[in-house]
Amino acid sequence: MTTPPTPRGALIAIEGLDRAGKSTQCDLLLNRLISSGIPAKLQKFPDRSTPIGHMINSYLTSTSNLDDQAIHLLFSANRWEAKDSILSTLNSGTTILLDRYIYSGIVFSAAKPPVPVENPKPLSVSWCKAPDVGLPRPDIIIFLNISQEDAEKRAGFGDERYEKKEMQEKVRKLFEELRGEDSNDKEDWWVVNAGGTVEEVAEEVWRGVLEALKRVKEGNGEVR
Ligand code: DGP
Ligand code: NA
Ligand code: NA
Repeated sequence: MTTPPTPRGALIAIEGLDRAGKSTQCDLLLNRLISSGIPAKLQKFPDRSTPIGHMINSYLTSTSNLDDQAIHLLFSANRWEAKDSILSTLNSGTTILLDRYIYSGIVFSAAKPPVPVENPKPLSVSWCKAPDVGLPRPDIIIFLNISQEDAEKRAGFGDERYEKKEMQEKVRKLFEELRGEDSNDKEDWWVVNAGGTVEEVAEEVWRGVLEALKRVKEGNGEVR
């Protein structure tokens, strides 16, 4: 008797501005998946636990400075170093929730003010996209959409390097551009109004997850 192959897990990216509630929603979602009998794992980016992650952490907490291109490539490398484990986890049938992924990588790097004098030009979106080409593509990108005003009201805003108003406004604009960009990718985005209560947001997120699971079921079994 042969056992049918394990269907692969879904790859679900959760994206949004700082303070949109990503981490809260990821935790709730992970519990809900597991209690629904769907094996699932959370993978956060940047993953600050690796040697590359340590460098990113000291950059974000402003204890070190790095060239704009160099830090962008480190963020990307931090995703590439997780690639094999992401694929083998998915192929073993476990769903992965990504707390930020490629899309944060692009918009945060392209949004930041360039280091003055030496490097006066902001990084272009196309330059920022290049190093991530070939990473596993999510089955859905759940975008937690929050207004600037609501984000500012939430606690803790402003602790890290990028958590400044002008920067967040640029990030918002670039995320909008990315979501609208080409019709091929448009279906990947599942935009959730993150201004509601935690429970309301969680419900909309869950509908996105069901959509991702459906796509996996209807797909050819390969990670995209
Ligand atoms: P978090 O630990 O989720 O708060 O993320 C830390 C900060 O790093 C947040 O402001 C977003 C930013 N960020 C996340 N991924 C990337 C990336 O790939 N590139 C750049 N430049 N910034 C990123
Ligand atoms: Na943050
Ligand atoms: Na977070």
